[in-house]
This record gives sequence, C-alpha cells and structure tokens, in this order.
Amino acid sequence: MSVPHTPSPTGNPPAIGGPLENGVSKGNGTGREKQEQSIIKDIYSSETETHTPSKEEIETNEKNLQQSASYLGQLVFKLRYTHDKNALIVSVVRCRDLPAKDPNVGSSDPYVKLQLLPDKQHKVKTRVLRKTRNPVYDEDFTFYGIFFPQLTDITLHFVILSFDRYSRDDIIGEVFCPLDQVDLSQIETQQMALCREIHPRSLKIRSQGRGELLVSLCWQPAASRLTVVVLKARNLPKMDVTGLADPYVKIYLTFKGQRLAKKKTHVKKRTLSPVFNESFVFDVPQEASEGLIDIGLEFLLLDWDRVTKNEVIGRLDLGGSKCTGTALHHWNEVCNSPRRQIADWHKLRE
Ligand SMILES: [Ca+2]
Repeated sequence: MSVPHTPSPTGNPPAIGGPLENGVSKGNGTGREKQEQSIIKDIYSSETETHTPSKEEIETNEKNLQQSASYLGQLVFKLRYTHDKNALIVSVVRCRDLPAKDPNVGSSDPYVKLQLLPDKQHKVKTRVLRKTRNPVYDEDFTFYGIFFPQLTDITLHFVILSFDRYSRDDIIGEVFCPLDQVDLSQIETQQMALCREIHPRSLKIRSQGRGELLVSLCWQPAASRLTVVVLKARNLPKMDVTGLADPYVKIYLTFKGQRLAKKKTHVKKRTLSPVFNESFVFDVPQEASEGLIDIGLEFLLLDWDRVTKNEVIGRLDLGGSKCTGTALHHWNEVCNSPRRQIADWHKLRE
C-alpha cells in the first residue's frame, strides 16, 4: 500500500480502477440469487442455504455482512410484460417492517425510487407516505420501448428512502433485482409478485472495500504549522447508480482527542479515482508544538449527493490515540523530519 516517500506533493500515479468490476451486482445465477427469486419467498428460511465456495469474494462478503446487518424490512413488487406495447410494468406494492428513521415519531415517511440499470434514463418514484413503517403504495410504472429479449440485461434498482422536510432525505436501504434471475416466461402471461429483503447501503461499501487515500504532511515547528496536502484517492467503492461516486475529503485537526479545526476539499464529481491536490494549513496550539504531542488529524472521505445525505465512505487517523500501522509510521516520520513534505498512501477504514 505504501509508495516511496516523495519530497513534493505529486505522489505516484495511482492504479486506476479496483479489483471489483461488478459492484452493481449483475447476477450470475448463483444458488442464493436463484433462491431469492421464488415468489413471495420466506426470508427467514432462505437464510439457511449453504455457501458455495466458488462464489466471488464480493458475494461472500456481502452474504456475511447481510447476516450481521440489522434487519431493514422487505419490499414487495410485481412484474408484468406486454408484447403488444413492448412494455415492462413494475408495480411497487408495499414495504414491510421498515426501520423508524424519525425517532421522535417512531416511524418514517417512506418512498421508493426505481431505476432500470444499466440504462438510467428510466427513473421513477412513488409518492411519500407519512408516518408509517408498513407503507402500501400499489403504484404501477410502465417502461415502454423494451423488447422482450432485452429484459435479461436489465436490473431493477430500488432505493427505499425516508422523506425529510428539513434536510436531505435518509436512505433506508436498497434492493437489486437482476431480471435474468426472474422466470421471464411467467411475466409474459401473468403478473408475478416478488418479495426481497432490503439491504443496507453500507453493505455495498463494505463488500467493495473503502479505497485508499494519498496524503502529504509537513511539520514546521518554528511557525507551529502543520501543512496537509490531500493528493488523491483510488479504488473507491461505487456509490451511485452510475457506478461512480462524488468524493470529497473533510479534515479535522485534533488536540487531546478534541476537534480544533475543520477543512474540506472540493467535491470531485463522477469519479472513483479523484485527484484533489489541495493544500491546507493548520495552526498547532503552542502547548503542543514540541513534536506534535497530543495532535492528530482525522480524515473523512465522503460521497456527495444532491438529494440524500452525504455518506461516509471511509476514515483515516494520523496521529492521536487511534493511529496504528502504516499511519503511525507515516506520522512518526512527519514528527521526526520537520520541514519535509512526506507523502504516503493509506487504506481507509470504517
Ligand atoms: Ca454521490
């Protein structure tokens, strides 16, 4: 993970792209997925199936995490295809047992967004239902101009959200339904009901990995100043339906664990390999200026979103009590080599 230290904030060119090309699960017909397509499946019994070792690592991770993740309820929807209109009709029927996003009321104001992947031009949403954890929508969405053989390339992506009047909406969770795992001959003749468990968004981040961040630091004891250059990030998880993300970095200077100052980079839109090259200067308190005692830097890498709350992708601590491993090594070098700009890559953590 670490590269040779560079005297200037240019770093080494990062390898583009991560090991996971299939972050948005395009189904490959695994045993688990097959099982999930059963009509109105019983989610409790489906959790007992055995794990096939030939599965890709990402799926294994997702499965393990799913079992430990908190239960977010279920989504019920129906599918129908009409040949005379070349139309796919998706009915969002209802959600069951949603978590309460509004703790004061003990419920949520949920609505469901639906997109057809990979063509994200088809984008619809249900109305918002107020103060309920078991909303019934019964809303039909008709997607025209889809020829029957095209269906196997399409994945339905549902996002379940809770409306927030005062802030950006909360994401409750999401459901992916690749249509190549649905018995399509059935939906030609009749409406078919399906029920899927809602998965947390964090599952997606954790199963893909959080990526890495290249930062460069320079400690100037005479001026009592710490310069931080946020250079770039790589291998970030695919956060948006576009398969990309809109990353930015927040930095806090901490003293004895307390946040003293905050800075942030600009948002880099639609990229998994952002180049920031932004420099920040922090004034270090006089009492800590002997070798940066009790000083730390907290980095948060976030995904910006226009509608929903920005999500934290990963964190990094340099200095402070939580700093270990390569981060501690980097920090010690910075403390011991004043006036030198020292860069290093760091793996982001939860
Ligand atoms: Ca985003």
